[in-house]
Amino acid sequence: RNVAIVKVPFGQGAAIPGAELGPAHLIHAAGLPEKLKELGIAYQMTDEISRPGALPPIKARNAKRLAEVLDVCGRLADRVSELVRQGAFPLVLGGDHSISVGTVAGLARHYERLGVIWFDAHSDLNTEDTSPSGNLHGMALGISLGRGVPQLTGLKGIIPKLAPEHVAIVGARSLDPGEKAYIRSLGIVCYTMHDIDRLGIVRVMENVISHLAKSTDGVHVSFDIDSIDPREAPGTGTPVRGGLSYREANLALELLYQSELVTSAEFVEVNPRLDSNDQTAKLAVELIGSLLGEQIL
Ligand code: DIR
Ligand code: MN
Ligand code: MN
Ligand code: MN
Repeated sequence: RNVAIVKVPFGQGAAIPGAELGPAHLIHAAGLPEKLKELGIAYQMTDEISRPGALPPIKARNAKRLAEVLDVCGRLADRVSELVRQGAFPLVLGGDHSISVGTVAGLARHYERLGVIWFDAHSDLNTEDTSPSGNLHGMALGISLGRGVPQLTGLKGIIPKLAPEHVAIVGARSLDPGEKAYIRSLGIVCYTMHDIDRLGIVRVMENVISHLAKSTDGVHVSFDIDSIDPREAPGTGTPVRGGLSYREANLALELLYQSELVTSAEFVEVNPRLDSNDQTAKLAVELIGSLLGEQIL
């Protein structure tokens, strides 16, 4: 399986700048290409999907930087779709989590019953009306489920991209009231940190895998690095304590590798400006290794 790396240096879907530096730091400071070589994984590096840095002041309050997010997500969707058509495994490097709208739009062209495993401290299920911040990275999963800003839910014409029964959230511990109500009303599978503490990450992942294996035709892993505890992953814009441990996260991804279900992945919200010694970028590269088959023995 040929891994195709898609660099998306875009951080305007989040409030705090810096996530746009993620791809360069994963590749150059944290050694992603060396990790893939070490694992014997064939890969291609594709052109980055970027935007000019200079920006007009933010006008909107409810969906900030909508035009910029739309532009990046439109181009990312086309890229991801083309890579799937070529038979590659898209590995998208963010960037903030708003870019997942583009990744998922590209995947939805190929997978009618796309599964998504959403590792995150948050659920990213806000709308313009429920969002406390107006930041689009906090609405990304809701948009792919067809709820929210019409220009984004309608991206590339397939609405919705995902069915709620094909989504599993893992690691949640900071949910806004509108998000809780939405999860409950749709019965979205959401393994919170409480569930992980009680059941253990192995049972949680076994449940997620058996839930998605039956009903999906492809599985995308959307990994927000803030799912990990801030002691391990301090370089991220919205850290929340009480997160996944280093081993829980790696083990979850090792189990996903063994499941042979995963057809694409993205790693988002690494913010090198908030990091020290690229600790968080290095962690992300280790996690990518676990997902792609790195084993201890
Ligand atoms: C919050 C924070 N729920 C919001 N969300 C974040 O602004 O919607 N998502 N940080 O990654
Ligand atoms: Mn997120
Ligand atoms: Mn998050
Ligand atoms: Mn985010």
